[in-house]
Amino acid sequence: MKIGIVCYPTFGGSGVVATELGMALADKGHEVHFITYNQPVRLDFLSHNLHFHQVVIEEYPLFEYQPYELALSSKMVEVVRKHELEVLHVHYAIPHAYAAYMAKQMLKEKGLDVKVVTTLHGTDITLVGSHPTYKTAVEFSINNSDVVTAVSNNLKETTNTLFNISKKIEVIYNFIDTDKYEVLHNEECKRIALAKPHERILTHVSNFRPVKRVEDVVRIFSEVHKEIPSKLLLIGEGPERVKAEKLVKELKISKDVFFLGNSTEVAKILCYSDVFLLPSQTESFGLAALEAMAASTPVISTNTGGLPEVNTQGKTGYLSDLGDVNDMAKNAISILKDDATLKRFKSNAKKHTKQFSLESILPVYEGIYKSIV
Ligand code: GMT
Repeated sequence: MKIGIVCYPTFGGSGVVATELGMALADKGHEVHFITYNQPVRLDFLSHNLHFHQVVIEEYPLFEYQPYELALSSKMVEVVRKHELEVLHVHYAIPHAYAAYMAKQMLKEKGLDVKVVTTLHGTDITLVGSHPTYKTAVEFSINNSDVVTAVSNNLKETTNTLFNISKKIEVIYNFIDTDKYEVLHNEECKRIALAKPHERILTHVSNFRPVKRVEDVVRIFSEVHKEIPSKLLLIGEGPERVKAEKLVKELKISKDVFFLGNSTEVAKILCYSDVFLLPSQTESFGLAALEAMAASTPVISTNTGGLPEVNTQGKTGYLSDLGDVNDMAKNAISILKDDATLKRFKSNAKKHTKQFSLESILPVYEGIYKSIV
């Protein structure tokens, strides 16, 4: 099939899911065209059936805000016509679903019927989409997509609660290429560079937005560190980094906390982690938690949003109420306190990810495309 994928090209979860999906579809022989403003960060190669079309904005002094949706929908029309695309799969409703609706109407006038699949990822519904500024347009573009998917049951329910949705929303979980982690695990994990053999490594990966509560990550670590020799690795960049760095200094744990910035080597870093911290205000799914588990790293998280659909209490990690830093620290200590317990949680975490494997989720997306074309 010929599929256009529209996404944010950044390190955010929706962009990662879109990119991994596109690359896997191309691997299976589909022709995939990414349409976005930069080459997606995880799209590390292009080939005869994997293409990237850049959306370029013409700056004009009159515009205080550049009309990205206009440029995007025009680009979608151009790419659909030139490459005879059958499906536009847009990830993250704002503004992609709206731009896709406009492209579909423009193509209709030219006698072409492209199908639109919209995947809701989380904050496009929970934090941004339901805001009165966007709500009407988001609701309209969801209801006018040919198929709508959400990444967890919780996100589906939330969408139906916050909006007046006439479409059936299909739940398709985030997925993981388990083979990629298998290969890594068989390689030697060089944790020696970061921690001494008796030290535990705790890790957090995010875009450091307020919703991730990075200061809670630091506070949890600080409590764990009092009882267990350990290091904290923070991967990612974002608005909360400065606050987190300040807190690290205040708590006098600077020598054991490392801010590593954005990385395309997350899987390698996770491979030598012992516990993953995700104390988010909300997560529609928590792809970062799934990636951690695939690398045999148990997860300490909140119990918000779709996290209970990914992290299993007392098996793959623990879930606590939002902001309960002490409970999260206590749970992390209980996993890290002895080698046998840690080994059990690590093995459980890895086993659990089998149900979210690329092999099982990819055919579901393919089935959806086939059913509408
Ligand atoms: O988590 C973020 O801030 C990034 C965001 C995105 O849309 O790029 O991630 C969302 O989509 C991911 C992929 O479906 C989910 O795994 C994340 O849970 C979700 N983030 C939130 O709901 C906060």
